[in-house]
Amino acid sequence: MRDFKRYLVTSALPYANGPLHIGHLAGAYLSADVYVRFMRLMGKDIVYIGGSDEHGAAITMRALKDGLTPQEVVDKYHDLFVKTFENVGISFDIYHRTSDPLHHETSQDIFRTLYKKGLFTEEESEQYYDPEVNQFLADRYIKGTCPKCGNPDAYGDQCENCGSTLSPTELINPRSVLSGSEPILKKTKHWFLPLNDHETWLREWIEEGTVNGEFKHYPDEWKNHVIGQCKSWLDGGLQPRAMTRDLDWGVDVPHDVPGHEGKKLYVWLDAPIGYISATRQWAKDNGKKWEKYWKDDDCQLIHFIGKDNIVFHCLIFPAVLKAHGDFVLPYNVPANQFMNLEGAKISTSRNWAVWVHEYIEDLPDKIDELRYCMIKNMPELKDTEFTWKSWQDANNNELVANLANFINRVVVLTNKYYDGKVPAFDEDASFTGSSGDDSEFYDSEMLSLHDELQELCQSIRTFDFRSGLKSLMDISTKGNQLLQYNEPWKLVKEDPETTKTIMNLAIQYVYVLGVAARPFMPETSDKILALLNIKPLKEKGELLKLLDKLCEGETLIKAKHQIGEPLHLFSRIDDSVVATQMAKLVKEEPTPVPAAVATPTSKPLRDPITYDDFIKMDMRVATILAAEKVANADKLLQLTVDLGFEQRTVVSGIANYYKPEEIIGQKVTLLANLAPRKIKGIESKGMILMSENSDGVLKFVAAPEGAENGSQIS
Ligand code: B3M
Ligand code: ZN
Repeated sequence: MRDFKRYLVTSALPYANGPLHIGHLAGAYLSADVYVRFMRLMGKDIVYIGGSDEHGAAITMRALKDGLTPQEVVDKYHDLFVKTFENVGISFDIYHRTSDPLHHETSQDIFRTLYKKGLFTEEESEQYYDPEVNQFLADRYIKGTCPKCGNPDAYGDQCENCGSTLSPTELINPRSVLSGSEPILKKTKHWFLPLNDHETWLREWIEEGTVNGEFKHYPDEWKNHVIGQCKSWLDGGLQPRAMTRDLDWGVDVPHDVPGHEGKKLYVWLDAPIGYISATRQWAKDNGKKWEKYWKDDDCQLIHFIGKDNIVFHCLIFPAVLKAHGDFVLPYNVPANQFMNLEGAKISTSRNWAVWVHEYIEDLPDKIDELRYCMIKNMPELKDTEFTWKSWQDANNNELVANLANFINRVVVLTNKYYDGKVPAFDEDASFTGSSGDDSEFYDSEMLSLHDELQELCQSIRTFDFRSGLKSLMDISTKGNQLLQYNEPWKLVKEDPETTKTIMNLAIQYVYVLGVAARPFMPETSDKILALLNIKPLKEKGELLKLLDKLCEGETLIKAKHQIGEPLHLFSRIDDSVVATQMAKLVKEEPTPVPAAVATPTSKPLRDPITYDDFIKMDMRVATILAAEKVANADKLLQLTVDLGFEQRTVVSGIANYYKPEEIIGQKVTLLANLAPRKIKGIESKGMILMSENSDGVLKFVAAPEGAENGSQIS
């Protein structure tokens, strides 16, 4: 971790084409918000940028469906986003929008610079065109059958069923979404960014963290899955990518560029530039210089995104920034994975989602409860799941039983014994410490509080927000233990002096919790501090000050300070609340079925094959004898399998689902006559059959009980 003079944090700009669900929050917003609030508390110069992504087919498709103009669509959702983010406490320094003229100007400037530097290639290509409505068709305007899985409703850029990235010409039986007719291929000219020319430096930058040998970041601070995705794109070879489109909604190609007529910037070119436009607007509004954040090497740029946006933020946008020159590159892109909901993937089209604005409407006084539960389950390294039951449990068993319980006891006892005045401590008094050790003293307890707080800070700095939140609760647990071991309610009679020291210490704990809760649960922080009769934090270096004081052995809340009256921080959530929310999910989902039984994402059948096709496959029972991870490949395991008549090596993409040590001796089924293939330099002979759950988890197809190695399956 290096300290920088300035920090610029961005959250992905959500498409203004539908409301936000909890998956959005878990992906790019809560994580960034925790980080930014923390950095402000540490006194850093940090700017947090957000905004709505208002261009692209995502918007025009929605307009078409809803009978609105694109402008009406983006206005509607932009307004909703502003309110929603505010209500869940996402503390942007500016929330901008890409339809703003300043953004059009900024992205046109960048396009023009690249154009003038000769960094685009102009290429004529054939693209689908709808002759009935006289319009070129954006990828999303073409539907057809997926060549990979047979889904009849795959889009021109992606199949939502199997997740494959597609190009429109790969679709079988393509049709226009606008008229239903078969599109024709027509020539059109576009400007391309030759990403292939950027491959070498991008690889150095991603893998070594340097550009031409100059330090940019520490690659081992990046998440493995982010680097892994980038490497697999780089390994596959980068292709030139069109930076313009034939559309009538978006940022115009600058009018001084010959041939601009009817062309707009590709939305994935203009959207990340939205971060720059927003910074410009913020700087204007606050009398600052935006260049200090984008063009000065002493600024750390961090993009918070979901995993589906990795390639754009780690390869394409950096290529644009570098091609342009002057700009800093992202220092880290701590992308999150996905959050699933009640056993299935969140799906907007199937309405399988918890909509954030509805949550706010239904449970307006439970915002921090949502933040807590989402951060606790944040999909930092792998996909996770939100369930209403886990939300209830987190509230009842942790927020109520631990945090609120501790703080409430301290406030009640202080009011009862000392009329709400913080008692003085005696540094020579010894008592049972918060970890259960006898003969602890005030100073040693304060030092251990300092260490725990440092741990919390370190977790947040390294984007491990789940551990940070756990540290917060550990501090609360320690506070509870301090009370539990010493029982001040009994001790007050026998040894009132020592009781004072313990209660003084407990009040210091409450203050630390009030400050440390701020990044995760800002309202709760205000409430805790109000209980201590202390003003809400301004997020201006308060945590740094607190750490310094603890380091110096200074008390945080001085003796005689008058605290406030008791008040409930959290209350229990009844089963009926959970039932209401579950019913809502079920009512609005026409075929709501638990993932285990049914198939919210079950795949359509592939095209039929003949018996002759089938009989060509030779499937055998085999036993795994050895398994190890394949170097530089997160997903792969190298297996040695016994077929009875021979042993062989198979490389299998199962490392996310099985640990090597747990599958030794496992009987599996093997497609044994698949032509050998080299995978990561290892010759793999055959393929192990797997079945995929609706949540994407792979499991071995079990071999029949008692089957011998080598026996044929037919
Ligand atoms: N709007 C995609 C998305 O919402 C896109 C992100 C833009 S970030 C510059 O997932
Ligand atoms: Zn597919």
